[in-house]
Parts: sequence; C-alpha cells; structure tokens
Amino acid sequence: MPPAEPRSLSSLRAGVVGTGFVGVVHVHALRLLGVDVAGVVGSSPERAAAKGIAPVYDSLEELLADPSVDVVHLTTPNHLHHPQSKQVLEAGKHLVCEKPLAMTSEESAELVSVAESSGLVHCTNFNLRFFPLVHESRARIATGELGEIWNVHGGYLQDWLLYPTDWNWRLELEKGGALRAIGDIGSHWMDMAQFVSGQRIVEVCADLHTTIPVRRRPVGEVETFASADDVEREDAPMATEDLGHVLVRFDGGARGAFKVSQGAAGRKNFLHFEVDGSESALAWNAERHEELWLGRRDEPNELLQRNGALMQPSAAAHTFLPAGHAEGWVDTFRELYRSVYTAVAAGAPPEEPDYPTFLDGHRANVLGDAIAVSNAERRWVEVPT
Ligand code: SOE
Repeated sequence: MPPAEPRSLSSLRAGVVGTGFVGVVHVHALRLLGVDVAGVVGSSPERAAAKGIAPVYDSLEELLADPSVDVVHLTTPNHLHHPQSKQVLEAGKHLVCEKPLAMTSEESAELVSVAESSGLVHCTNFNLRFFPLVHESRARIATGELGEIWNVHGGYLQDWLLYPTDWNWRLELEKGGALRAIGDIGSHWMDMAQFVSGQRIVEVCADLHTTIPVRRRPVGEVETFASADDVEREDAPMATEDLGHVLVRFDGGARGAFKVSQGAAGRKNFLHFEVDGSESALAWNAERHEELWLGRRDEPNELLQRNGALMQPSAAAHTFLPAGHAEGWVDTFRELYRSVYTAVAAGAPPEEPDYPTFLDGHRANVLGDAIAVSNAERRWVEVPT
C-alpha cells in the first residue's frame, strides 16, 4: 500500500487534560495554530465548564474513547503525568506532556520505552526553546560563529512564591515531586542551555536551599500565579527548594553555572543565558525576548531585534510577525506544536525530531536526580548517560 498522504494541521483534533493556568494556554496556542480543540478535562467537569474555553469531557476515559481526537495534552499536576501518559499511549493517541515528565527517573525511563515502542508522536513541553531568538542562538553557535564554547551561564528567577502565604500544588511533595524550583524552572534552563550550546550536561555540583521552611497553606486549592487573600490557612512545613545554585560541566568541554529561585523579588519570568566563546558571545533573556545581545571584543557589540528577514533559516521558520510587532510567550507553545503536529500529520515521529521528545523529558529527570544527590552529599556528581 502507498504511504498515507500527510494530513493538514487543521484536520487534526486535540484534547487537553487540565484546565489550570497552563492548560488554558495550550488550548489558546492550539487554536492559533489552527488545530481544533475537541474538548478539555478538568479536575471536575464543573470546574472545566466554568472556564468556558472548550467543550468538556467528563473524564480522561471519555476523552480517550473519542475516535476523532488525534493528540492529547497533559497539563495536570506532576504526579499524574506518569499514569496518565501510559493511559494515553495505550489508547493509541499522540501525546504532549508538560514538564517535569515524571516524579522519578524510573518513571520517566518507563515512559520513554512505552512511547518509543508505540510508534506515536511524543513530546515533553519544553516550549521555551521556541522563542525565535533561542533558535537563532542555537543556529549561530552551530555555525561556529562564537568559536570554541567556553562558558554557558545564566538562570531562571521568579517571584511568585516569595511570601510564606504564596501557595500552589507545586509546593506539595506528593503532587510536585522532590525537586521544586529545579523541576519546574531549572529543567527549562538545562534544556535550553543544552539545546542552544549543542552540548550535554554530564556533571553537576549543586547547592539547594529552602528559604521558607514553613508556609501558610490555604485550606482549599489555589491556581498557579493566583493570589489568595482572606482565606483560612494552616502551617505547612516545606521539604522542597525555593533556591538553587548549580555548577555544570558539558560533554563538549564547556563549563557553566545556573541559579534558580521562585522568590527573587521583581523577577517575574527571568530565564536568561549567556554563552561565551573563543571568538564572541551571545546573551538572551525571556523578559526581553525580542532582543539578542551579540558580544564582541574588537568591534561594537550588537543588539539583534527579532526579525525573520535577518535570522538563520531554522529560527526564521518559527517567527511570523514583522520586526517590531511583538510576538510572545504563547507563541512559543504555538511553534512547539507546529513541529509536533507536523509529525502527527505525517503519521509518525521523524528520524530526528525538531521538538523535545520524552527522551528530553527523561534526561531532565536524570539531571534532577544527579542534582539531588550532589546537594545531599555536597559533591560533584556524574550524570548517567
Ligand atoms: C511556573 O513556575 C511556570 O508556569 C512554569 O511551570 C512554566 O514552565 C514556566 O514557563 C513559567 O512559570
């Protein structure tokens, strides 16, 4: 039989599980791409309906039984990623799962094996790689423009958990996992640093710290980035880190360091990196993501404003508005899904996926394990390959 014709993106249908802060963003980004959202599943049908964003399925089982749904997005709390991913893959649906992929690297390894043997498209939602100037950074480094890569450094700082009264499910060990700031935002930094530099992190030396050992937990649920004033509260001892510093070594010889904090006053979503090479350097940050700094020794530095006409083809392919007409954070989801849904439309994952797969999600879990051991034992730890 001749191979099936690729389908168009607009003929594909998605179901989104989780209707919190990021679930709503998945729905929005899919619509920007022209993908039909068949429906959503919330923590209860009433809660999902109250969001008013899409038709509501009563349960994940009901969504999986809908033969018109091609791809399922999991945006549920971390502890549900492993069991729900298995359920989705066993039902034969392509899968996009939020990070961290699983609570432990044993679980994420199992997911890689189930996903790989399924023949289905699988993606870990490292959307931040899809800022156009992040792709531009990777492309410039790959051409050798920076020379030998010596130093990859930066961090990810936020302030939404600055006060003891700030609360979210990520603070609960059994829902969020044993690593909090590292799992939630450090995983993005490490994914980005490796994506941009083209080198893998192979050794880590970490110092993690819980700056607020006891929080005041509201009796009831609070959505990510939401404020909860005037509610009844109780003491909640904290077992996960608010702050972390990590030294890293890369397989290509580069050295680096990053810090993460969810209590850095004034920093809303300050993901940043700088790469120093033997010829030149570059730097980018997510709060000024339309600009890429190019550092030179013997010529003036440059600030490249996002502009498809002046960018490398692999980066220009992920930017659409003319320069000066700002694109944003939601567009990174849309561009990630463009790559993922192109694979779905073709019917199977490509040889070399141009989007982060479950293998990338698993690598983040393995890096997290090494960071936890390093912190506990106060020493350098090799990352298993
Ligand atoms: C909260 O820290 C959060 O929403 C992360 O979970 C996302 O991955 C990051 O992109 C923005 O901040």
